[in-house]
Amino acid sequence: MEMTTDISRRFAENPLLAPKDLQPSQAGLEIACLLNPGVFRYEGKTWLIVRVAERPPQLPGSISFPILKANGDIEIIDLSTDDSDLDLSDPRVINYRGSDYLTTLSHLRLLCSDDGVRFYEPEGYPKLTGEGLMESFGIEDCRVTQLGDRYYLTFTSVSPNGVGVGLRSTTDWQHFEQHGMILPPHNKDCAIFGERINGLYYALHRPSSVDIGGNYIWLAQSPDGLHWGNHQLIARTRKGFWDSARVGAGAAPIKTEAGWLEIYHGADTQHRYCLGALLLDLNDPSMVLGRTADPIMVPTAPYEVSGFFGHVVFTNGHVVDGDELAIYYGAADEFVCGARFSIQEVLSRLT
Ligand code: MAN
Repeated sequence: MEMTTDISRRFAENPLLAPKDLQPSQAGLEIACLLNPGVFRYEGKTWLIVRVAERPPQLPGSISFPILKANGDIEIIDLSTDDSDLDLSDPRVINYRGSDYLTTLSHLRLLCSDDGVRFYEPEGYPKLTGEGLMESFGIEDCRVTQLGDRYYLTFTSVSPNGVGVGLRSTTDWQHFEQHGMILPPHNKDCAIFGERINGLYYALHRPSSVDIGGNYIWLAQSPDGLHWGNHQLIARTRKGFWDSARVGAGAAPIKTEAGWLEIYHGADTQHRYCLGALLLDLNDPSMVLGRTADPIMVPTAPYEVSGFFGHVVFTNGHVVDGDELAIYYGAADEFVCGARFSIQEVLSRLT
């Protein structure tokens, strides 16, 4: 039934990028997943800032994964899979003696393209890696927003201390300013709006509440783009729907005549990730004007259904050209893909 609600037109070239297409960041590691790219335009090209998730080759009888030490070096942790204190039920996370670890360590890498389809790694641009005690398990899922000539990068900072939102900014993609953690754990899926509204900066974000509450999309305001407050809840999960377990913002919302159009992801209790849309008032984005009842994109292609973590389509970057929205998305937590939507058609699905 839901398949017919999928209004995306997937790129014929999908998957655009697979782990084998890039070189690992250092000897002893291999790339397990390429996923969830932020997207921006710079110097006439389309750029992806892609999440590269790495780990050592896995040997039978043990599980090994990298973490970052305080000096930036990588340490490999090895655990025997016979250990009854080890929980490996989720391919993405490990629980060992009450502590959580990630099975892979992610950094962010820049790729660019003239046609938006064939991407290559240009020379002379740094990799972005975790820095300091709040990023020892890596940085992930970067959203990029351009305000004036400065690009703002919001991403997930992971460490044993929790999962929060980090911010760095740049004007030239060579030098980066560190702004630290702007939203403390547990929080991720943060996207800053591409323009100020009545003098204030706005961002969507996704705190998670362990007891009362849930995994909902919130809106925050800021006088300077660095300090965020006046948090307001704008979208909850919906029981019995495709987005019943968690929802989170994609990239910065798209400005349309009808309002701010946000493509978001929703997961159900089976961890199937689909995409939907929200419409927010242009002048007061805390007012939700519409939401799609059905998903606008459902994992159905082979590269979306099976991979590192199957049944996932997840976007946090796009390019808009008139009515055409080209999203870039992570498929099955392993591949980078593209799909196009008509913005008018997405708007027509809102209820
Ligand atoms: C979830 C998944 C993982 C991710 C962690 C930390 O478990 O999205 O891919 O690494 O959260 O953000």
